[in-house]
Formats: sequence, C-alpha cells, structure tokens
Amino acid sequence: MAIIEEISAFLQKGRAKNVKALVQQAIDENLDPKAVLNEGLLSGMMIIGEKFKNNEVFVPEVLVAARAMNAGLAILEPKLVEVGNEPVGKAVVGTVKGDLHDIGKNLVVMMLKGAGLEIHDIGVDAEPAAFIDKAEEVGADLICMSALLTTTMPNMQTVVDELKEKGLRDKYIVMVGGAPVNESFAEQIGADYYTPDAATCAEVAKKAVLAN
Ligand code: B12
Repeated sequence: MAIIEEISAFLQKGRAKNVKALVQQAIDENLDPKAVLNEGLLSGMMIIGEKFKNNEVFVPEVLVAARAMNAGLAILEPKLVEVGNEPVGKAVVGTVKGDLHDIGKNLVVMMLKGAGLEIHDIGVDAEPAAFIDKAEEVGADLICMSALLTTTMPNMQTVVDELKEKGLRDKYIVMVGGAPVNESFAEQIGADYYTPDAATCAEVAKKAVLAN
C-alpha cells in the first residue's frame, strides 16, 4: 500500500504512533506535504466523519482518530509552515465556548503562522471574554473563531456583541469558520470574513491585516 494510503488507514484505526512514523517517513522521502495532509490525514478523518454520521463508529473511535490526526499534524507542521522573519500581524485563535473540536483550529493556526502572523492560540471551549482579553493583552489585529457544532455557533455572535459593547468592534478583524459556518452566517453575526478552509483563511487574513 502506498504510504499516503497507509497514513489514512492507520489514522482511521486511531494508531497515533504509526501515523507519526509514517508521516515522518513521507517527509524523509520528500513526498509533497500537502498531499500527506489532504490525501493522508484529512481524507482519513473524512472517512471517520462519514462513519460517525452513519453510526458505524462512535465518539471513542473518533477521539482516537483525532488524536492520531493531531499527532500527524505536529510532525507535518514544519513542512507546511515556512515562517518569514517579520511578523505581518498578530492573531488570537480559538474554538468557541462549549466546543472541543480542535483539528480545524490547529490547521488554521499552522496556516496563519505560515502566512507570517504571530499566533496566540487560546485553545478549545474558549469563553467569549478570553478572545477579547487576549486580543487586548497582545495587541492583536485579528480574532479568529472556530466552531464545529450548530449549538456552539451562536457563541461567535456573543464575542462580536461583547466587542461592540466594549467599543472595540472596529479595532479587530473578526474571522469565523468551521464546518457548519458559512458566509451568510458570518454576515448575520457581523463578522468581517468567513472562509471555507485554513489555506484561504491565511490568504484572506494576510491581505486584511496588510490593508488595515
Ligand atoms: C473529530 C470529531 C470529533 C472529535 C473532536 C476531537 C478533536 N480533537 O477535535 C470528538 C470525538 C471529541 C467529537 C465530539 C463531538 N462531536 Co464531533 N466530529 C468530529 C468530526 C468527525 C471531524 C471534525 C474535524 O476535525 N474535521 C477536520 C477539520 C480539518 O475540518 P474543520 O474542523 O471543518 O476545519 C476546516 C474548515 O472548517 C476551516 N476552519 C475551521 N476552523 C476555522 C476557523 C476560521 C476562522 C476559519 C476562517 C476557517 C476554519 O479550516 C479547516 C480546514 O481547512 C466531525 C465530522 C465532520 N464531517 O466535520 C464531527 C462533528 C462535527 N461532531 C458532531 C457531534 C454531534 C459531536 C458531539 C456532540 C458527539 C457526542 N454525542 O458527544 C461531540 C461534541 C463535543 C464538544 N462539546 O465539542 C457533529 C456536529 C453536528 C452539528 N451539526 O452540530 C459532526 C458534524 C458529526 C456528525 N455528522 O454528526 N467530534
């Protein structure tokens, strides 16, 4: 089996050690890191997502697959991210309150780093105030929020509303994303940008910060 398919297969079984070793091997063999990400790690995760939806696998299996995904991502990060010298700007990134999904957020972090932004990752299940306090503390340009659950999406609105209440809304570029989020939701809650994936997020973020 080709190495990329093996990565996908081991990820689906939640075998983090094997995933790590194979991602390292792929790097050593000079395979394209984007192919390792998209056709290995992400395609494995998509298969798990589909099985989860159809009740063929359950939370524990998804959790170990996600751990394997994050382990593989950590090995791949230096290849995906070639950071420039001067930071273009600063971004606070987190997954909103009530939401524990971090794979997409971690990818956004990596791509933003690659675009030259200094990142302050506030993790998952982040309180609205945590986004704002961290942004104020570090003098951020951007606030990036991720949500994977329809039930946690409204917490993005809370952050925007609290920014408004504090008179800080115009100080920050607000970006939102995650599988259930879309352009019209972003508009509805008063965010500045939505993008469907992490690579586009980085492109748009860089342009927006430089234009600011
Ligand atoms: C992995 C996973 C889990 C893992 C998470 C582990 C982890 N460390 O992240 C675990 C097992 C913990 C989990 C738990 C749950 N999950 Co879950 N999970 C998934 C799964 C299979 C994959 C998500 C993922 O990582 N995708 C891969 C990443 C790369 O994609 P992504 O996050 O969308 O990110 C991309 C873009 O959206 C974008 N992006 C992401 N963030 C941002 C931010 C910005 C600013 C921008 C611009 C872009 C951007 O860039 C990324 C890549 O380019 C999805 C299925 C799916 N198809 O999404 C379900 C899914 C999200 N989960 C679901 C559910 C229901 C749950 C649970 C409620 C299950 C339960 N009964 O307990 C719990 C909730 C826990 C909680 N409070 O958060 C549902 C949500 C349904 C809904 N409409 O709300 C889904 C859709 C599955 C399903 N079809 O039923 N889950």
